[in-house]
Amino acid sequence: MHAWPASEVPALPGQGRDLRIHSTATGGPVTLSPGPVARIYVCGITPYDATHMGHAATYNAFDLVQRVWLDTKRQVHYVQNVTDVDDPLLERALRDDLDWTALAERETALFREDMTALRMLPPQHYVGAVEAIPGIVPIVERLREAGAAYELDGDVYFSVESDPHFGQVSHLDAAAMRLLSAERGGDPDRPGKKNPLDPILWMAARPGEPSWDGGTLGHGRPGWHIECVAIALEHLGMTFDVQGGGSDLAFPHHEMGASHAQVLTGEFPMARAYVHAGMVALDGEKMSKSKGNLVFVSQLRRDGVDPAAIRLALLDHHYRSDWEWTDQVLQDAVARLGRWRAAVSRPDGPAADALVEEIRAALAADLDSPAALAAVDRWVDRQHRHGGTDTGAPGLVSRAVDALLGVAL
Ligand code: 5CA
Ligand code: ZN
Repeated sequence: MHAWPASEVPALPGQGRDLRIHSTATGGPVTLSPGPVARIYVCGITPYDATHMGHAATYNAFDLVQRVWLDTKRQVHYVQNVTDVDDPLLERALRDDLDWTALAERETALFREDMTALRMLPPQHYVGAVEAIPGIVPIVERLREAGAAYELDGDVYFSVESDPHFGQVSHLDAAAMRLLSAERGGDPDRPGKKNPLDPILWMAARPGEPSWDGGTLGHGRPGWHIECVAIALEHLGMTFDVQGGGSDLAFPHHEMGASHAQVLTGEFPMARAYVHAGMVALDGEKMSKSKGNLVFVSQLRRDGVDPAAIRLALLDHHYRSDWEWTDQVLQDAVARLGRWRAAVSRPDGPAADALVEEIRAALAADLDSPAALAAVDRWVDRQHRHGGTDTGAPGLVSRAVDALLGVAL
C-alpha cells in the first residue's frame, strides 16, 4: 500500500539526544542508542471507522520517537500495518451492508488524510494484512513444523508454551491474561486448545467470509498477531528498536507477537522496547470504535479546527497517561497556538538556543511533551512581555517546534 506524503523536518543546530523511553517489558526506562538506522514498528488501524483522538494520540507518541531520532541525524526505518481483514471489519461491513474491501479502502484513505494534516511522518513500508498473506503462510507452516503450532478443526493455533519467554512483555498473571484474551479477540473458552491462551495463527475459511489459498494450511485467513510479526520481520528483522501501540495492545497482541517471532527465529527479544501509549477517553470511557464514543480528527478538520491545534492538544498530555478529551482541551490548544504564532511572527525576540536544548531534553526523557510545551510557553511569554533583539530567534523557535513537535507555526 502507499502511505502518505512526508512533511519536511527542518535540521536544527547543535546535537540531538538519545532517547530514554519506558518499556512495558522491563517496567522501566530503556536508553535506545540505535546505529545509523533506527527501526520502529507501530501497529496500524483496523480500518472500519475514522481516526479518532485516541488513535491520533498514539500515533503522535511514535511520531515524537522518530523526531528525536531524526534530530540525532539517524535515519528512521518505520513500518506500519493496516489490519484490512479481521473480524471487527467484516462485522461492520455486514452491519452497514458494505463491501468489506470498499470499507477498508475508504477508511484507510481517510486515515492517510488525517495523518498528513497532523504532520505525522509516514512509514517507509505501509503494509496491509491482505497483501502480507503470501509472507504469513510460510511462517505459520514453519511454526507448525517446529512443533509450536497445532491444528484444531482446520484452524491453526500457536502454542504459547513453545516460547520460554512468554509473558515477558506484559508480565501479567494467567488469570489476567485469560480475561484480556477473551476481551481482545482471543477465544480462551474454545474446547480442545492446549492452553486457553493459545492464539489463532490461521483461521480456516468460514462460509460467507473472505479466504485465501494457504498452501498446506488450506484456505483461510491469518490471525491478528501473526500479521504484524510477518510484516515486522520482513521489513525490520529481529531486535528492532521499538514495538509501539496503545496500552490495549500490550496483551495479548504484543505478547503473542513477540512469542511468535522469538520461537520462529530462536532470537530474543523481538524489540528492545515495547512502548505503549495511554488511552484517551471521552465522557469517562475509553474512546473506542466498538463503543462509538468518538471524536474524529476528520470531523474537527471539517469544523475548521487547525490540525496544528489538534496536535498541540495531544502534545499537552504525556503519552503514557490515560486522559480525557474535552472541548476545553481543544480550546486551550487553540489559544496556545495563537499565542505561539503571534510570538514567532515578530522580526526578533529573546535568544532561543537554550529553548531548543530544553525541548530536546524533555523529549529525550520518555517523550515529556508537556514539559516541552511549557518550555516553549516560557519563551513565548518572554517574547510577549519583553521582546528581544535576536533576529534569528523567532525562526529558530518555529523550526524547533516543527522539527521536534511536528507543529507548523
Ligand atoms: N489494527 C490493530 C493493531 S495491529 C488495532 O489495534 N487497530 S485499532 O484501529 O483498534 O487501533 C489503532 C491504534 O490506536 C492502536 O495502537 C490502539 O492501541 C490505539 N488506540 C485505540 N483506541 C485508543 C484510545 N482510546 N486511546 C489511545 N490509543 C488508542
Ligand atoms: Zn499490530
